Amino acid sequence: MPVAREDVTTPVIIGRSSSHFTRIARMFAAELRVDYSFRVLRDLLSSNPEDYGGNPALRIPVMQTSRGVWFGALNVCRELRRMSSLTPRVVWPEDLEAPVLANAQELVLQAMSTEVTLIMSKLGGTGESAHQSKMRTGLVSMMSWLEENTTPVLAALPPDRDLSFLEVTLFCLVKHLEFREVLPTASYEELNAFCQRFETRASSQETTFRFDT
Ligand SMILES: N[C@@H](CCC(=O)N[C@@H](CS)C(=O)NCC(=O)O)C(=O)O
Repeated sequence: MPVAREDVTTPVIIGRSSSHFTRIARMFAAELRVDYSFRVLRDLLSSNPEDYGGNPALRIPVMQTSRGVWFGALNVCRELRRMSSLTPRVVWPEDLEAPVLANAQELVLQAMSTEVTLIMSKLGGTGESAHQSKMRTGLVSMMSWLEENTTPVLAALPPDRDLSFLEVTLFCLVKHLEFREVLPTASYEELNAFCQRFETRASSQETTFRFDT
């Protein structure tokens, strides 16, 4: 059944304030100064696509605009960039041509997805399976790789950038691991130093993780 479209003269972002993928979209909206209204997905276990703006994947974030609906953080960020009246230099995943940068982006997104699976399986009430424990091992080793490569990654990004999808996703990942206590993050000195610098941005302060009430 088609999903009813709302009046979307102002874009609507559907998500949760505790979701790292949602925070990526909201940080881009803040950086690009695009106004939006925020619709909280109340039940993360809902199987009704309408709750997710019609996203058949049953995932957030989703953005509804006058042009249509956008599924997933990267699509939302790209559309926000097109909607913005600003013209910042944004570095996108396809611009990451050095292996260290391309691999960092891959591992950040994979770590975020692994984290979602670990959190959702806990929510589903199952104990930790052999596969979940493999995922946790993978997550720890992805974080170690990212910690070891933070300095070369940041050095290899174009110095004239205003914003990069890689840094926003990395920031949201590390802050979310800490927020949801999925892994202890105190030992990640380089990653924490990066986060301390990055969280001085207004876009970070306006989107701090919290549980929606
Ligand atoms: N590919 C999507 C993934 C989004 C995603 O996994 N979002 C999580 C919340 S942070 C979610 O919707 N989880 C619900 C579920 O796993 O059932 C994106 O890049 O936005």
